[in-house]
Amino acid sequence: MTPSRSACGAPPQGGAASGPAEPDPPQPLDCATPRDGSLPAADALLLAQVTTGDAAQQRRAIAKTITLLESTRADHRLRADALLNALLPHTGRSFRLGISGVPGVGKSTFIEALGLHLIALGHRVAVLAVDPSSSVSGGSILGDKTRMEQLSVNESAYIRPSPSSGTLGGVAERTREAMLVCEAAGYDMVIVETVGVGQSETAVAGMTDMFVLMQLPNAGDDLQAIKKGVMEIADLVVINKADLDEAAATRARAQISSAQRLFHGHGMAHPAPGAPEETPGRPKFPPPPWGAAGAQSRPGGTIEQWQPTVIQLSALKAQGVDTFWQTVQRFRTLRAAAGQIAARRQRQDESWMWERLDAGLKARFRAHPGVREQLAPLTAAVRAGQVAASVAARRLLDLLDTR
Ligand SMILES: Nc1nc2c(ncn2[C@@H]2O[C@H](COP(=O)(O)OP(=O)(O)O)[C@@H](O)[C@H]2O)c(=O)[nH]1
Ligand SMILES: [Mg+2]
Repeated sequence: MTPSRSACGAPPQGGAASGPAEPDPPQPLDCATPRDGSLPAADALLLAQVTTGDAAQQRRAIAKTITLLESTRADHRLRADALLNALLPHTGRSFRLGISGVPGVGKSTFIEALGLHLIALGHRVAVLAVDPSSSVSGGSILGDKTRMEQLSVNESAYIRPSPSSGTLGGVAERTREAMLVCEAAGYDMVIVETVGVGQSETAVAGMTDMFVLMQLPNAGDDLQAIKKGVMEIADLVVINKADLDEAAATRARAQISSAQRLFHGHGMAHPAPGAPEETPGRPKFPPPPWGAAGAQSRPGGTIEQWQPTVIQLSALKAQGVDTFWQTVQRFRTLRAAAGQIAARRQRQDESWMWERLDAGLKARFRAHPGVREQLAPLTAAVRAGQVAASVAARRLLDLLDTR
């Protein structure tokens, strides 16, 4: 165990001290977190194998741990929670990169090229996916390991398809937990892939340090087609398939760059992805990373800060992958120096806790016997105009106080 942890085992996420002031000073709490010692023997072994096992042991232990974390059985969940907390001190040392884009844009091809590039530089790469479509259709549009033929057999890579059932919140949460397992196993680069369906992009931006949006070369011709919200949360836009039409890619790059300046150019205080804006009683979060708080002082008083950027490349020909990686490193250096990576993770952790609380409360509400009895008739009465919606809601909520 790392001594600098709080009693709850929260990771210190190095560098927070130099970041912008946090709304809530951390309160060390004694929340009786199960420690390694209190894990059942089988899970203590799993923990040891994940963190220090040889390659083959580690791979098996990661898969077993993730399976345990994904189980819905109550006894498994108890074990999984204890294991997750025991893993926590070993997490947080990777860089978390989110990559999104429509099917066919070239995500898998790019992740294969990038992954191999990073492994050649000595990194270990985990690839996870958030695919909300798989829970609806039963088929996955992301989980195509076949497109990552070389990466999927590489010793230094771990690839896991999207959890295939549950709500987006549940799928995202399990991916988030799988990410922690991979980090504990020493993967220092975690790539989370998603597709532009529903809120999955927001969910992935809310669990990563940097969010990348992939576009096709003709994207600039129809900026309307690009969801504004996604463009706003993208730290980097990549125009792929530049080999097909170099001129179109360059045009798209210019158009998206100017659109980005419009989105970001007014110094507006966007909360970072995942910030729980609506949590009552909390002060506003610091300005966005690309706002003034993203500033890094340089000698001579000039200021350098990350500006959302557009680059073009060809994943198929592995052209521009090194430029991409340099851009990511520049982002990481600027953000880390200003303490913003740690700050973003803290906001994300808090936001996820609230997201899970909301989901859990709703589930408990629906499971309450009184609510189960009265929900349908009260809903019907609201629809018929016999009871005001707010009155029905209050009555249903009051049922929670009864047994
Ligand atoms: N010409 C060209 N084709 C590409 C490029 N990147 C991917 N592709 C092709 O586009 C198709 C979809 O790629 P894929 O990686 O599966 O896209 P994904 O659905 O976003 O994961 C495949 O046939 C790839 O070979 C590229 O840079 N240039
Ligand atoms: Mg794919």
